Amino acid sequence: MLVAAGRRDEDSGETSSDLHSVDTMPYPDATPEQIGFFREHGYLVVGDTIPQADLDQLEGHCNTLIDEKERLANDWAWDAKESRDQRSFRIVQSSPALVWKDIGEQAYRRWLVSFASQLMGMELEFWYDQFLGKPPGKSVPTEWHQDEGYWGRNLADRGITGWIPLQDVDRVNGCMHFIDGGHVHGVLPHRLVEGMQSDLLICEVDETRTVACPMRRGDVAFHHSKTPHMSTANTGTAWRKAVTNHLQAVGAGGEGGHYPWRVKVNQKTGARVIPESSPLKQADEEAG
Ligand SMILES: O=C(O)CCC(=O)C(=O)O
Repeated sequence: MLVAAGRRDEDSGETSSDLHSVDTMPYPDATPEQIGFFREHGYLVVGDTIPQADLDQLEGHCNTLIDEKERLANDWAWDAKESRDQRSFRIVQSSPALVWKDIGEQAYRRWLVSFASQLMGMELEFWYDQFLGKPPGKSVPTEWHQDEGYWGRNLADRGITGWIPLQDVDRVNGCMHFIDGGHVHGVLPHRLVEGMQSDLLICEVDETRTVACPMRRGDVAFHHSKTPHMSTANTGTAWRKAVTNHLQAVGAGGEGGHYPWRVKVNQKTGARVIPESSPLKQADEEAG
């Protein structure tokens, strides 16, 4: 496994000299090298780009989501053995937009749109964000998946994600891992993760192409909507907090054309729903 450039992995001590993470000024434009790297590899880490004060503000709102998780969050790794009221929140999944009404006007959000548009070579718009918090002591990996595996064919090659860690991350506390160049090999078959009551998906990847991306607070990692990625469980002693930001081509219309493995779980009621555009739903309707 490779470790991302310029970042030491605290677990293994490995570093790599590949170009894909360059320390920059806050909120820069993408350089031709960064655009070239992203298009070839399907991911890019931009070093030292969000000012600490902006992250402090974002983190404050995310702490509210943790404090009020029973009301404001899902457990993305809801254990099938637990009732709804007993969810242990191994991955807290929510949205800072729920508790920060001016979030859309923040500098980091405007920058994500302009930088990601340069990487993808198309005009993008902000779609939605998620807070993903992994508690110390009881978290699990976010298994290998492609975002298009969740979103469906409607966003084929028209989506990108910007992942913002709110503390330094490495393999001990749950950094991102990408499959190098995996965005050009189509959408892999996914399935629901065994033992979960939530909608968490998993796919099989060629793990020899894995790049682990330890990052510092202030860095941002981008990945193409077809790039397979995962994050390790948090085996550290503090929360691993990250905000992941999903962007789409202007006017793309969000998710749709879902794959047959996609199920949505309403964690308020526990109901499991097959999306309208799933072939399973359509087959059901034809049969009945
Ligand atoms: O933060 C994580 O654990 C995973 C994030 C992720 O899968 C994503 O940003 O698409």
